[in-house]
Amino acid sequence: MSEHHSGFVAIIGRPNVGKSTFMNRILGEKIAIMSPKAQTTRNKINGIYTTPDAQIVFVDTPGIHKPKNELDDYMDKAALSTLNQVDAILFMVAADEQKGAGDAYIMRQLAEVKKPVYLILNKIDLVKPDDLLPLIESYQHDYDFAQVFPISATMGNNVDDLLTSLTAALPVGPQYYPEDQLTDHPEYFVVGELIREKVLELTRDEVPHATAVQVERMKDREGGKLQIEAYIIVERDSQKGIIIGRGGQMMKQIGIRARRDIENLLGDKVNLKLWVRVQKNWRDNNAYLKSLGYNT
Ligand code: GDP
Ligand code: K
Ligand code: MG
Repeated sequence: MSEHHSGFVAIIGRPNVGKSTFMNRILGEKIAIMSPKAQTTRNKINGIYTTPDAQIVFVDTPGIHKPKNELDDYMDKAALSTLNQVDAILFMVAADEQKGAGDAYIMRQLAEVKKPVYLILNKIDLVKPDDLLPLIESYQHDYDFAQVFPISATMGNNVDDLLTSLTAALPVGPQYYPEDQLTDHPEYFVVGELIREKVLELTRDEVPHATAVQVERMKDREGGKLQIEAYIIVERDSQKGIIIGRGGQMMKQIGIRARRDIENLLGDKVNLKLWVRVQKNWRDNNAYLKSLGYNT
């Protein structure tokens, strides 16, 4: 039998290139949240992929982009500090988009990092094979990648090849986590992210990026169900009105959808109680970000 390999792998890339979709595909469960809207993933979530030969701990970083406020600044710092602690980095781009300013920015950051970087061209199901080579060359012009993998996170193309290569590239090492563990994040945080995902799905315009979720309580069985209480935090009264909706209909929908996913995640019946709280400028308040679980 071959030696056991293990290590940490960061996934970076602009928002919406498919990082969370890739994680969810290989973990087979809803851990990192997905959304067509940008900036869905605010904190790093580790997904743990375990086979008899290897254990790969994936870090789903927030997208790196130019800082605009305290939250954005935190996300950039989190992403960069992560990159210096991992064994390999997957730089994911979308095959159906040209190289953009955001990609150039990330590759400039990568120049500082002395770890093997793999170029992952995701969404190849959306492009003609002939269009791939010039795109790959344009990225290789800017950075010396260890390897290049064209994949489709939704269809699965080449994902197994990527995992095999990645496994071989990681150092020989022990299994760090039990084989049935999929994430090392506290369940509170993941539950909060599932609720926030429903807000993103069901609302539009200024609401999504002004939203955070704080899970207050997650215990105590009543009537055979786990009791979960959480606050949806927004910046303005008008946003509170949108989240509650006419006759409370929006809140009801958010609650129904979130409860379904939380029950799947925890494998348990759940009674979910949601409230909305207005907290002005929460995104600029460091202490407040900390209380929500973002390690500023
Ligand atoms: P992230 O911001 O990088 O984590 O991106 P997400 O995983 O949230 O994906 C953004 C959007 O791209 C979602 O609508 C996904 O369904 C879609 N997407 C992700 N991977 C693929 C792929 O391989 N092919 C296609 N066609 N769509 C994809
Ligand atoms: K996204
Ligand atoms: Mg994501």
